[in-house]
Amino acid sequence: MAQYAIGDIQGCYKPFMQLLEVVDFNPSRDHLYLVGDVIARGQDSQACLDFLYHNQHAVSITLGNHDLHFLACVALNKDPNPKDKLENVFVSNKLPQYVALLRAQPLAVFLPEFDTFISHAGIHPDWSIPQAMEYALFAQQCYQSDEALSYYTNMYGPHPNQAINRLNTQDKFKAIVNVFTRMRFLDDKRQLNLNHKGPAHSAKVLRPWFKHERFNKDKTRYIFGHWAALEGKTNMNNVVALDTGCVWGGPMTMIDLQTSEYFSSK
Ligand SMILES: [Mn+2]
Repeated sequence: MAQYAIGDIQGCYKPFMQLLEVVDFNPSRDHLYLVGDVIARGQDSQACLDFLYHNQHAVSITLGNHDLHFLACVALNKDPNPKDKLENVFVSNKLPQYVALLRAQPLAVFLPEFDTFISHAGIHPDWSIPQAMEYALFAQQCYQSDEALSYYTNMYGPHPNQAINRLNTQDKFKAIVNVFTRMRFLDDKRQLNLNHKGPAHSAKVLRPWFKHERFNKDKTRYIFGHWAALEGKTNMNNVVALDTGCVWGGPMTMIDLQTSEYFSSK
């Protein structure tokens, strides 16, 4: 059994299939961890969703901002952004199964056998692994609850600048979603800055979340996507950036969790 993590697929079905061919992926034997943003922006989101639906026993997805936005649009009866090229998904009679597939997924995964934490955007430097898993589960229970609609409505924008356990339920959900799906830079008060998207050294007072002391000492491996401008580089052995911008013309990147061997499409 081999286990792999793959960066943001974003509806890029062909490179995704190419990667699976390179390692001779076998869904009856192997497992895929997708770091989220499996749909939107690329040409073939529906083909990706069909593949993931039919192979869901062999796939775990840590949801990204695009995946959650899709769930929110369906729940709130909003049209998709034309940039996301999701029109065919929204009119498909398989829409309920796509929603069920994504809604069943977590925001974070921890694999003790590989001492590896996976989420779409990363982990807040002040959150331990057990805390992060507790927060991810809290948020998952929100979007899986009958009140999901109210959480989706309040999901967008910055959260209040307060300790997470002092926030009300709605804002706690927003804070957790922001960290796991939208975070890139933190300011000097370790608050998220959700506006800056450039390369790691492009901001003066802001630091990438993984450039905090905790990650230098930490033996745990952190795998994330979301930040194409990093071009797969963090300059840290234990922090693995897998979004190499496939949807923007770059390769799609995969790592074998056992051997740490990398594979690229194209
Ligand atoms: Mn993203």
